[in-house]
Amino acid sequence: KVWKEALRGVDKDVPSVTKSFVNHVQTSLARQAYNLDDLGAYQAAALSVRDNLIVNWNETQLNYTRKNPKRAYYLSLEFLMGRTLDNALLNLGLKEEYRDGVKKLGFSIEDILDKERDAALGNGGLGRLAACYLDSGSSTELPLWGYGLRYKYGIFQQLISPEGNQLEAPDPWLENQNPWELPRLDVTYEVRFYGQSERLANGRGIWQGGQEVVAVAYDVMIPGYGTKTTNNLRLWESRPKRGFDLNSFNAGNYEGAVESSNTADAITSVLYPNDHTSFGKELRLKQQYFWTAASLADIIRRFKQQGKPMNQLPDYVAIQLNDTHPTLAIPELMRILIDEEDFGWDQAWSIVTNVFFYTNHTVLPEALEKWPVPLIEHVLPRHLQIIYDINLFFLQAVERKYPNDRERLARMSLIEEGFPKQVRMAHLAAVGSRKVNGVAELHSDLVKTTILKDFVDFEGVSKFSNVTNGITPRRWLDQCNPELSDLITKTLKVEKTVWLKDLAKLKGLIPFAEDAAFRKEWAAIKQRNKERLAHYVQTTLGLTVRTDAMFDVQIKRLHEYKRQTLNILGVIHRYLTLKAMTPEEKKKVNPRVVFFAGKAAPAYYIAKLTIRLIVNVASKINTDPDTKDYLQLYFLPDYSVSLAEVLIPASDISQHISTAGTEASGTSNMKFCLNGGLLLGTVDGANIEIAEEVGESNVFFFGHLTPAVEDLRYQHIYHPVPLEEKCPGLARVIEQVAAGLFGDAEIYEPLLNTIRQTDYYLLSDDFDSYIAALGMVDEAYQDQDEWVKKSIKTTANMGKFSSDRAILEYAESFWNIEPSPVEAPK
Ligand code: 26Y
Repeated sequence: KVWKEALRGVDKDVPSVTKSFVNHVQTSLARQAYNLDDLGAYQAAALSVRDNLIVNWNETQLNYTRKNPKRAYYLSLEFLMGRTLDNALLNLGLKEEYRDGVKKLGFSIEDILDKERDAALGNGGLGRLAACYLDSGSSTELPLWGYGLRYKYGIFQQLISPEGNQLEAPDPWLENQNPWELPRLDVTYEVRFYGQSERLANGRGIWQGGQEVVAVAYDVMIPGYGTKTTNNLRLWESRPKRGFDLNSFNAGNYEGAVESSNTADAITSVLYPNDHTSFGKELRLKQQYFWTAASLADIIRRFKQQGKPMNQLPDYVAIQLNDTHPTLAIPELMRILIDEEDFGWDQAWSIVTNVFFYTNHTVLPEALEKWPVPLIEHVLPRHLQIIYDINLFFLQAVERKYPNDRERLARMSLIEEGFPKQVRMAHLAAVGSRKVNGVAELHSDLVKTTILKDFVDFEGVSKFSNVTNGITPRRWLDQCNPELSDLITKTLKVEKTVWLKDLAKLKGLIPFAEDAAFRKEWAAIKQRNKERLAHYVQTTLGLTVRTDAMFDVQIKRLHEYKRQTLNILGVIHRYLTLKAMTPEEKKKVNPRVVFFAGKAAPAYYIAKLTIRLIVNVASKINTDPDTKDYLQLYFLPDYSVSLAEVLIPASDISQHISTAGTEASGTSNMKFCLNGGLLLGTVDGANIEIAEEVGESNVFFFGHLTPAVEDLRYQHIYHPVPLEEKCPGLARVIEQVAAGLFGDAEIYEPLLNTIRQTDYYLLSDDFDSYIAALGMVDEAYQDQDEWVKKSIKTTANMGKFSSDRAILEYAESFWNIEPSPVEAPK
């Protein structure tokens, strides 16, 4: 019934599809259908699918306007959407019709889908999570909008030089036009920077002068799976308010005249490519304010259209802050309420603290945002005053509860003393929000016991909670692994439209783990997915991957805490072991192919060295006749959502090996396990909850636990033990690298020194148990029957990790919003 409603008004037959396709070729593209390349066919298909999305989008917005439900807004500086066409076809239920339709016209749907460029407006996990949440919001019919920035350039394209250096090239993703966005040239707001702020006696402020730029809305339609609901992702583009400044021009200052136009455009020109290291750059601060100011203005305008007084804002609006990046929304809403809406401080603060919700995504100190006070004062003088006022009232309250506790006040202050003073955005976000959450059980506990401990003591623990991350099974199972999805549907005897929205249904697969015929089908699909990946590597890199081996995959941003270095040193260890084996011994070895992919922040020197080491180890071992039949290694350049969709279904084992307590959650771990890949990991983030669901016997855990980490680090500094003594296996591997076995001996010294010296991420503590765990993986893989059983049971028990579950937790326990299905007009 739901699907019938979802398809109302959609022409779900092949003739309509071809008609609309040809129509777009001739009119929108002004081309001829008989003389069209795949790119043109992609554009025509996209435009024709888009027609359906627009109809649904319009009905959805009309439905909200009529019913006026409380709405939630997801503010994120990153939305890592990937490709849209395939997902839109799936969610609209039009995949088969388009497959047949374009075939009739002489095209292959796969080739067409492959022409789309990824929308890569994000760095990694945080941005992809936002994309999964939008999919789930629409699929569960929640009134949920996203707000972000329309970067002209997304995450850089990664090139790998022959020596193994990462080179960055721009990502001009909008070059071929983007059929998935609707420019809203009429939806604009002016945003001010710099200038002067004057405080009046009544507490209000007047902020004027400075620079004004214009925010223009671009809307991206977010279809739900099998629902009419098509929510909106609104992305802002910055434009100069005036093309050029006439005064400067008349004064003969040509450069000054065009400058204002340059700086306005600059705000949304590029996504900052660093995650986990905050640099305090002025342009980044301007991005954050530009986006939060435009989004709040838009939210408030929509609220006001209902004719309700502003004090009812929290009854109609919930705003989720995706990390601290949008925290300026808190002082901005205070500014609007006090300076423009005439509220007194207390009433304004009570509105603010009932509207915002803050998700923390990391406890790593270098990733916690701090903004220099002088910079905020310069760019946002009125906001600095408000932040100081918030701090004053907050610290007064702390002082009342804990009299004469100066140290506590210093720890909790929104302002960190120093030169310069800095605003601690996590403190501001925590103080200004109704709820604070982490993204997996362990991480949420760490938030409560480390970075925000004082705040838990002061405000009570009920404000702090957990929402374990999730992933959308539509993209991360049905789309990326269609054969497995079909097998599941056939086996469960439940329509996929049902189990893809109720992922706990996968439990029905458990008994089939004992069914030999089913296992055979399951394994054959994995095999074909490996071949698909091998084909990708062959056609893009010209390299031949053997597909009769175990596929071992680690794909994520390069970071010391994620320990790609541990993995590559483990590969070298395996290589040295193989070199020392007799041919007889080698015959017992199961071949392994190790894949890496991931980008390093352009200024992250150690991470780039790790890539270089991986690439050079690969060229050595892939050509060594003694070992190449047993061990192959690939670094696949330019990791992206689309590449993940090929890699994940092909993996037998994937690695999630962060130092315990450092990976807040991880979400690719969920994607691999959902696709029947087993997990090799540390007892960290969501790995723990995955093990709880699928059973510890089906995952490979190793390494020290979180409570031990602090003490181990202390030992490294105060009681260092020479590496040769502490971990001879690791010492031997490092020696070989240092001796130049993979070339460039001196070049790797800084990387090796991170381990030889403080070894902050505990490689020397975990190396032996890591190697032992890899051995257990080998052993388990020898028994293919048992392995496939583990694989099936893993998939079967992953229901918890659907982002539908996660988004409904946010909706129910935080936002207090409900599904608002689109109804047929009477
Ligand atoms: C402040 C700025 C430099 C910054 C920019 C991006 C800081 C952090 C980030 C991105 C963080 C991120 O991606 N965090 C990841 O979020 C995922 C979704 O919750 C988690 O699964 C993952 O463990 C966490 O590292």
